[in-house]
Amino acid sequence: MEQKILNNETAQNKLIEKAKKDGVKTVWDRKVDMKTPCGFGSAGVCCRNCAMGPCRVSPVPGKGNDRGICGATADVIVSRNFARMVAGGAAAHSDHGRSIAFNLYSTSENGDLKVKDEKKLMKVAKRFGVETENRDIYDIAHDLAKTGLQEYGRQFGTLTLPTAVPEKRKEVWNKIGIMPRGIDRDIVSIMHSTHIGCAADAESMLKIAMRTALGDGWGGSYTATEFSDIMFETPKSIATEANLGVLEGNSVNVVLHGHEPTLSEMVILASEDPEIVELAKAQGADGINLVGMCCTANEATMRHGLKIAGNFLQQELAVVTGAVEAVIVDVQCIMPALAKLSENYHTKFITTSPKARIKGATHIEMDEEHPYESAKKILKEAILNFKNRDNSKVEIPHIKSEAVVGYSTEGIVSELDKVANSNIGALGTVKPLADCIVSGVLRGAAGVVGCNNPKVKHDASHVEMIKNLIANDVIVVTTGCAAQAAAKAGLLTKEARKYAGAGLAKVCELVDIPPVLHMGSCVDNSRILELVGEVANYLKLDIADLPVVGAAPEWMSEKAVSIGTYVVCSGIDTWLGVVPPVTGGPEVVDILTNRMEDMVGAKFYIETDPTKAAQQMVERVEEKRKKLGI
Ligand code: NFS
Ligand code: SF4
Repeated sequence: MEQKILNNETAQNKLIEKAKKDGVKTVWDRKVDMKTPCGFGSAGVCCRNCAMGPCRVSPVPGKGNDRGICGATADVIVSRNFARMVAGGAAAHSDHGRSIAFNLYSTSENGDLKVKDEKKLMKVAKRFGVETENRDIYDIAHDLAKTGLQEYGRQFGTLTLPTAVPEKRKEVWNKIGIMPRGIDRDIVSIMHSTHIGCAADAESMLKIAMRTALGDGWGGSYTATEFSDIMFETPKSIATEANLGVLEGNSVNVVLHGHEPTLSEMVILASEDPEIVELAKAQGADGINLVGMCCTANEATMRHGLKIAGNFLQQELAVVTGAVEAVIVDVQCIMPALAKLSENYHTKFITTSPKARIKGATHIEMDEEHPYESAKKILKEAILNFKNRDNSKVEIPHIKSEAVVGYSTEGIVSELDKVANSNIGALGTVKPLADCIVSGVLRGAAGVVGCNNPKVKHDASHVEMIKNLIANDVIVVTTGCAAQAAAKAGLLTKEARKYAGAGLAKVCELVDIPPVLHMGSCVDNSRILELVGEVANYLKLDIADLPVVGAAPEWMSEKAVSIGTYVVCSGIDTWLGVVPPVTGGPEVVDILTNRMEDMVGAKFYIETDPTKAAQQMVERVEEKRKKLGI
């Protein structure tokens, strides 16, 4: 059982070195191999929307071709490409939401999937107008699932918006014609309008994208969160650990990776099944060690304290440790590289969703009717693989951080209630949070969210930005891979208040919370929307009035483009740390970073330096305070 343990902070680099020694490539090697990215693609001026092309127009006005063969200008091409990114992102989030809605529809008293949070069921049923009086909870759940699903194909009227959307926000959306309609319908609108010979006006194209993104944030993603909470419980604060050091030397290590919570919930349950526990013991393992990767980790850590192995850029490194029996995935952010990589180790790479089959992986489809049995079957594969581990190839970095996670909106409100109990009328509301902001103890709030991107030093921008914000008494809420970067850096601990300014540190001490609150996965950005919407409603303001800012310092996915767009359209200024492929369209750049402010009260800022971005965010927070006279 000779195993090398690395115990310094260069663990990540050592694993990259190990990969080299093992003769395998990682995302960073492929990034180098790719050389300089294509300038046309980077500027967004490449179009292949029809077979007269592909066309690439000059990103520099007055130089080279200024039009595609059909006559499309750079701005037309750039705006269409941007809109298609929004469509891709909104589709991914919302289709995740659709799966969850179907899961809710299949819940039953004796089935694998149950209603665990009746309170949330009632709350959400009420907002959708589903009858709740004297009814069986499963009848309510099934009606709610059907009603939620109808929002996807809605042809008449507009989306059923959560009560958290302030009236003033709705007026803004109606005024400029971006009120979301049906979730699927708005995604289709983008695909139609970006077809050859359709929309050829950057502003109207971007408005179509804005409407679609809002349907993601306040529709598909929002119900994904709500319905997940109903089935798997609304998160409350819970302790966990994060980083590759959560892998264990003599356990069956199983990495749960992907996004939808259903698979991981079933695997967590199955891992406690006596038959499974016995099987692991029989193989000579100490037990089964489930760990999470990417947003699956976020979902399961919020509800069970599942240990977080890492975020997007660490998925390959987990396999490179040589200590992982199986990587089990469902959908999204799964590098296809895992298939080939796993061949070099004993790791089983198991796909479970027909939406994301990957060549070279073992496919064990999750049976929608009997998900628990599927989970057991998958776990058995992992356990039986333990004997194939080659201990001479194992290097587990001995590095992990403690973290407290699980701050749903409801969780934050109830934590604050604990200290606000002298003011009985305030219980169960966002009043204490609003009070802290109005009084200036907290200067404002920032959502730091999004991915990892090998264009940026792994996690460095997240951590640098967050530290700067909390030092300036701006409380940070975080989701996605950003939340995991914060967890690994020890920022999700109560001790992290030592990095916070005096006001924020005081609040953290009183309420006993970290200065950085983990609010979940990327679809759970809906929790952030809900929180800011409720604070705005409480103060009878619009979201755009609040000293609240957002950032995605290391973003890379289309989902992040949709998120950024709906966050800005919700009235929150948003900083991007990676330049989006729009620079070839001067009008598009002007709309996104300037004119959007007139349209929706907020805009995008592009700043690749996280320290400068944080400074600008703090300045913006102070500007908003001044405007409010607080
Ligand atoms: Ni969000 Fe989750 Fe991470 Fe980016 Fe991917 S895991 S849905 S897209 S990479 S934050
Ligand atoms: Fe070229 Fe126009 Fe076809 Fe795009 S749609 S490939 S710009 S001809």
